[in-house]
Amino acid sequence: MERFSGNPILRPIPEHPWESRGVFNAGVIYHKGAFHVFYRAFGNDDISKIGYAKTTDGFHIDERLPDPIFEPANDAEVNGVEDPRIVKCEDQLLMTYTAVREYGHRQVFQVALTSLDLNDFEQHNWNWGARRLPFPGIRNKDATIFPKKINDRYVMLHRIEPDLCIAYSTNLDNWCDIRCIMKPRPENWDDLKIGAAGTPFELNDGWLTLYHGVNMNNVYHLGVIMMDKNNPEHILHRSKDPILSPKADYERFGKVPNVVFSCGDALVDDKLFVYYGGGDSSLNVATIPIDELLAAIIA
Ligand code: BMA
Repeated sequence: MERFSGNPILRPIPEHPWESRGVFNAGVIYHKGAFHVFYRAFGNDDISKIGYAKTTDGFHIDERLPDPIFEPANDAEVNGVEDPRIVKCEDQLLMTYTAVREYGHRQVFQVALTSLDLNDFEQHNWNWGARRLPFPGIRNKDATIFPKKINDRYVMLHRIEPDLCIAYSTNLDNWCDIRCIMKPRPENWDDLKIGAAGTPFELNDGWLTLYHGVNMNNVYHLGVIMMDKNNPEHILHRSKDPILSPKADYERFGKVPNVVFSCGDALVDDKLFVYYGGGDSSLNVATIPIDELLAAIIA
């Protein structure tokens, strides 16, 4: 992957209390000629909120809103809304995120899901819909929804440690057929735990999805899988080597060192733009032509 030489593309803004210390993991959609970036941010209170920025060329930010567009709003997420992943599905945006609540030193987290009408999004009316908990009370994160229904059902990837799992729903409220579909690989860069990165893309040969793998030294890498078009439970290919590993200073140092963590990517003109948090502190972008990526995993 080629890192953008101007990384990080987003840094904290000390004058904005909600995003003064870290801006990183971001869900991304490409819509009407621009990349829309929904990023996680925190300040001194350590409570993550979600901000919005836009870039037309994928690298340089042309617009960044001064206030968060999504904040904790109920008990389940009172200590943070983290790691947004966002997808355009029919006429709405679906956003999955991690809802965090703390009991003393114990952190409880779970998957949460909300939606925004595409029209509202285009007008910057942040009228988010109901906040759902697809797996109430289950320790779960890294959820992402496929951009279209498969066999009339919404499909979600999520992570019940340490595995990559799947679930299905007809109405976004009730999720069923929860199954583990991929496990960490012993003695490898993804041997501790794995989870989906951004949203799956439909290509001729199947669904392409980036995922993160953590090893026993707590180093976060990015890899990629190809899933069967009609049955994504069937993993057709899995990258042997990581496609991105912490190397640059902004990946090796930060609030949490040695982390490249992606929640969003976009395929534009046959090039994959991968947005990722570096060291849980800044937002960065790296690109790769899709043919090169496919050659690497199918080899
Ligand atoms: C994961 C998530 C991410 C974070 C990563 C590395 O569990 O909490 O938000 O980027 O750990 O710290």
